[in-house]
Amino acid sequence: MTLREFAYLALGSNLGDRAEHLAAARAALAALPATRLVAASTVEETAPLGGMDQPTYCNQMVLLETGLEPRALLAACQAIERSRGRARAERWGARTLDLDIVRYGRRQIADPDLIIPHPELPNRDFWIRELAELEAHER
Ligand code: A4P
Ligand code: MG
Repeated sequence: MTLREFAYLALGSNLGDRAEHLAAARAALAALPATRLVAASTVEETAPLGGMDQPTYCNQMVLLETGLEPRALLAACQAIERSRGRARAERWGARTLDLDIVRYGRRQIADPDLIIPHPELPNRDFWIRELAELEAHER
């Protein structure tokens, strides 16, 4: 395992008890091996992006310090999504819980199944705001 790195994860929910899905995600992330939940941003209610008719989202970002490599972290995120009943229907469609890796240290990854930094970061005001809230906690 390499040195610990700071990772920013975006949490999103627009189905069911959204606050409960976010709380469960925070708890599950904090319980991952070799991982510390450093800080969590404000929860924001945001209008759905992507042009589909779907409910309003609750979005939040968390800062983790982790020894898990990006791919292991992605697998862990997907397991947490499944544990909240996430069914993969259409891309960008409604979901109980979505976990995206927005940034992982200074790493740049461009694989078919893992792109870091997340390509939507420049397009999402709420991610930019939430990330800015957390940056001071990186130490
Ligand atoms: N993947 C590639 N890079 C990453 C990464 N950095 N983090 C791959 C996480 N996953 C990454 O994701 C599809 C595939 O992306 C995964 O298999 C993974 O290998 P998914 O979660 O199955 O599908 P998705 O979430 O529908 O697609 P995607 O591309 O993650 O979409 P987004 O960006 O998550 O958009 N409106 C508001 N207001 N708030 C939202 O949070 N979210 C979406 C979904 C749409 N509209 C929204 C919001
Ligand atoms: Mg996603």
